[in-house]
Amino acid sequence: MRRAVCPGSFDPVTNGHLDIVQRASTLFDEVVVAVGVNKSKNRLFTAEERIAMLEQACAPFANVRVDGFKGLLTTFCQHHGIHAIVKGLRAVSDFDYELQMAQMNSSLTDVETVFVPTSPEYSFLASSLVKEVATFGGDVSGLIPDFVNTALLARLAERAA
Ligand code: COD
Repeated sequence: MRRAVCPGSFDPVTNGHLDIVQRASTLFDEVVVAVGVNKSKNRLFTAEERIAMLEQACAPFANVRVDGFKGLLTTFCQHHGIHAIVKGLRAVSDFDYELQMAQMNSSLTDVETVFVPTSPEYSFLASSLVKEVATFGGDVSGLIPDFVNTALLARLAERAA
């Protein structure tokens, strides 16, 4: 079975992430969306919340499942029999960092990274920008699933209270 992982922070999941997951699901027999739960960064949503949002968003994709992972991505891949990491590329700035990670990951274990170019309509889209725009009252509907937008607005309102 050809199994791949789509890893990320997904804080929160965007339509750009989902576009990559959907396209990966046509290339591999099984795709695991792996939510990084390392505690190093400040997150708006907890790991459990991010996983639940991805489970809902990925429900239409029959061969996609969602999991969380701590520690190294390559360790997760080894434990789950995964030999391919799928990453979306938006711009040259993504490429510099992603190439470095791909080479490090392949030096750690037997895993290839497959780069999928972003769809043009999502090339500017990043979770961090979605959060910033929504924080200052901008409309991000259309960039994230509706139920994620609802959760985002509720979380920002809680934080502002
Ligand atoms: N269009 C296309 N692709 C997109 C878009 C978009 N609009 N937005 C995001 N993506 C893709 C990117 O390829 C990105 O890699 C992926 O989606 C996830 O994006 P984020 O922002 O949710 O997640 P990141 O980049 O913060 O996730 C980083 C990881 C968690 C994958 C990474 O830090 C990791 O592997 N951590 C585990 C520890 C580890 O193994 N470290 C050693 C690395 S060499």
